[in-house]
Amino acid sequence: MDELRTSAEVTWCPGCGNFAIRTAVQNAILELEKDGLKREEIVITTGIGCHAKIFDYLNLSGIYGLHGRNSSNAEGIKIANPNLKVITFSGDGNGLAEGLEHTLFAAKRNQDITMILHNNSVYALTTGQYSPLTDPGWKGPSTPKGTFEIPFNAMSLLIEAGATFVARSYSGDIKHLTETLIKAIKHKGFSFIEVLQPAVPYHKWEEYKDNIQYLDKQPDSHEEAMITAKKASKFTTGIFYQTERGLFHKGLYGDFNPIKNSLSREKRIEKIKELLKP
Ligand SMILES: Cc1ncc(C[n+]2csc(CCOP(=O)(O)OP(=O)(O)O)c2C)c(N)n1
Ligand code: SF4
Ligand SMILES: [Mg+2]
Repeated sequence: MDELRTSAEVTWCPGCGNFAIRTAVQNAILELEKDGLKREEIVITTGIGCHAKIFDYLNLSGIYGLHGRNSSNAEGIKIANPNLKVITFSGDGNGLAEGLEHTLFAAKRNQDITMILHNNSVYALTTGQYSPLTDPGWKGPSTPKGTFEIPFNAMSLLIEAGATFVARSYSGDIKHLTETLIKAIKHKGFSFIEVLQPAVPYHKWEEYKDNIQYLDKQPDSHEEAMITAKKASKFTTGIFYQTERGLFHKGLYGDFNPIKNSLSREKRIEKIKELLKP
């Protein structure tokens, strides 16, 4: 068996777009390992949802956490040990509804982590409630007359929040997805990839296949990226924005690593006593 997979029974529906995301993640890790990434330095986190089951199917360390708290767990891990490569998996409901503030603040802080958002435009695990990325008019069990809210545009939202790598890819194009994941994981700073991921009880692959487009050119500036993200169709894939700016853990500690360079117990007590001196 592929050593990046576990022997856990896979309970995703046949035809689910999550299979391709798992394959692309594995491809990306195998490729990055050729460049020196060590598997024991990779940590993953998830929230709760169909997407989050990837935690059980990938043979990697991490935290299978609470719904919407995948980014905060990822941030905590990165701050505790900045040497780690932290990848966090989210659903459109998990990361843009209940976990929205955690997603936006991780981006604002430019935490050096990668967030993969499995966008199936629905709360799939809980059987079809509309999500922050559901199109107006979509009829589901909780919205039999159709939704009437305007969905978020995840690309412009994350660019505006401060993410320094923002891209969209598609689980029907494993090559594009793998390449995008490699770039995102290599990127220093908060990288966000929205992956269009059909959930077959709710959407047909044809809805995606027939509409996928690729960005002609990666925007050069923040302004151009925002205009492009706002104008593009929700099926446009590519890197919408990439830039460099200070990383959260560097601002916090410089090159210090609280785990690798931790003080002895005695030294810590000494320091606390100093701090508590009247
Ligand atoms: C704290 C908390 N709130 C809500 C839930 C219920 N819940 C579980 S999964 C889910 C929605 C999942 O949707 P999404 O994040 O889009 O993931 P998908 O199943 O579509 O992959 C909700 C609301 C929960 N388990 N825990
Ligand atoms: S309900 Fe949708 S997201 Fe969940 S396993 Fe089935 S196809 Fe995949
Ligand atoms: Mg979803």
